[in-house]
Amino acid sequence: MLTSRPGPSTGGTDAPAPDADGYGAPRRLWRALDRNRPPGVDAADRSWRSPLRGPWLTAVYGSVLLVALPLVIVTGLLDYAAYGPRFDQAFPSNVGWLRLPTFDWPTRPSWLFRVTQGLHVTLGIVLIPVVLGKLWSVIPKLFNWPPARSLAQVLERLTLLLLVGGILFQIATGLLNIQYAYLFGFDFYTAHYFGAWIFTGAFVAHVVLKLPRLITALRSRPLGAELRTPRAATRPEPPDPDKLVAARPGPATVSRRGAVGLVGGGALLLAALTVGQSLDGPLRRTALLLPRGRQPGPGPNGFPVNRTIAAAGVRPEQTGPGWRLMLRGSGRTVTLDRPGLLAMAQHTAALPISCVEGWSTRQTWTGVRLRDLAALVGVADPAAARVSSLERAGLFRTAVLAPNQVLDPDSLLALRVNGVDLSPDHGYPARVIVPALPGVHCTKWVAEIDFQGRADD
Ligand SMILES: Nc1nc2c(c(=O)[nH]1)N[C@H]1C(S)=C(S)[C@@H](COP(=O)(O)O)O[C@H]1N2
Ligand SMILES: [Mo]
Repeated sequence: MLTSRPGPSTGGTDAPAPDADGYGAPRRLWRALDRNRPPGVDAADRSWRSPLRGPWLTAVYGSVLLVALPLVIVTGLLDYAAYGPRFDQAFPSNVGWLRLPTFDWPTRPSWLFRVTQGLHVTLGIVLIPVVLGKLWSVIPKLFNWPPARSLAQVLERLTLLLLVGGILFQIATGLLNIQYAYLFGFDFYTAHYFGAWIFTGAFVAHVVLKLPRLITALRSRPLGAELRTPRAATRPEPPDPDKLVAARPGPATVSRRGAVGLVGGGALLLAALTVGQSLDGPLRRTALLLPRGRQPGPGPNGFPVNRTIAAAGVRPEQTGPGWRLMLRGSGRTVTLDRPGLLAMAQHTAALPISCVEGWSTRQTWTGVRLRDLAALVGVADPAAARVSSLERAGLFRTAVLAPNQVLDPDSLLALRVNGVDLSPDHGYPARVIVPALPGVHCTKWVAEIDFQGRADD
């Protein structure tokens, strides 16, 4: 149906009004496309018949994402910053001009990384039904013909491609990563980092383009009234310029309340199956979706293990009585055995281990303060400390700590946990634990710490 609206006066020329038929330049192209409709598009157009689709429902799902996705984006970028990009140990390490301003990741509050990482993974999972609901609500637009009516619309559609492709890619890679399923033939960190920027760019463009429409749509029907409308009284919205409303709507099989409830219920269910991995106590047992979510076994060492001693290739004889800790700094080397470390001043702190794969747990650690170890080799004012493990291969066999992370009074080379010796899987004879430090940098089976003084650089 092509009804021409009277366009603004163009001074008596016979040029058609700019919006006479909804086409921008090059009009001939769009018209030709419209005349040559590929087989099936009209049938596809008619087969989307749900009377629920329309600007209001799309805007309801959209407004949830508008509020929540920025949190996922920001916490994700903060996690990257927490890895200490200035020591070249964030992944991917070379991000070119996408480099973020670096700052020293604080050690306080000690649960900071637990919260940023927990929010990123948990919200990322919980929002999946909302993303799917939103995509369902706009899916007929995929079959619109002609695919665009102006060059501006071509650009808009390209951002949609990056938006939808981007979020599906981020969800897929993120989910596979927290399941430790590296099915993809590329590096997870690189893919997820660059994917994040592509998605974020498209998200910002989409919000700028669609925010006015979202507001109008939300205002078009009061939420409360809509959520009280039963299925029998559910009517399609009036036809909209975006053609979200079906051309020939069928009868409603659920109400809008049902559609919102289904998505909300799915999100709640995922939340219930996920949050347990970031909480201690009985709720932990509800983390059914996550491989390391639940408590592995009883006893003081009964909390998640990310990489076992066997998987790390550390042999039991390396951690026996022959084990030595090598400390280096200001040209000095000091070697200590475990009894020597236990004879030093011991400090106890309750600190979380927070894994980038999403789980976290707070335990009570006892050991020697890192700053006391630095002082042993005469480094009172460290610029950095490189910790190395007995582990020979593996991405996390070494980590660099920043000055605030060495000097915090709760930063420990832990020897014991919850009143007993560390288990082999938790890093016996000694492991690093530092407030708010990402789990990946809490090196287990420590062999050496190299303290760099300020004067050294
Ligand atoms: N040497 C070494 N230390 C390591 C790792 C590793 O692979 N090798 N994994 C790290 C990761 S990713 C996490 S989350 C924590 C988990 O500590 P846990 O296994 O004691 O819970 O250990 C860290 N320490
Ligand atoms: Mo981890």
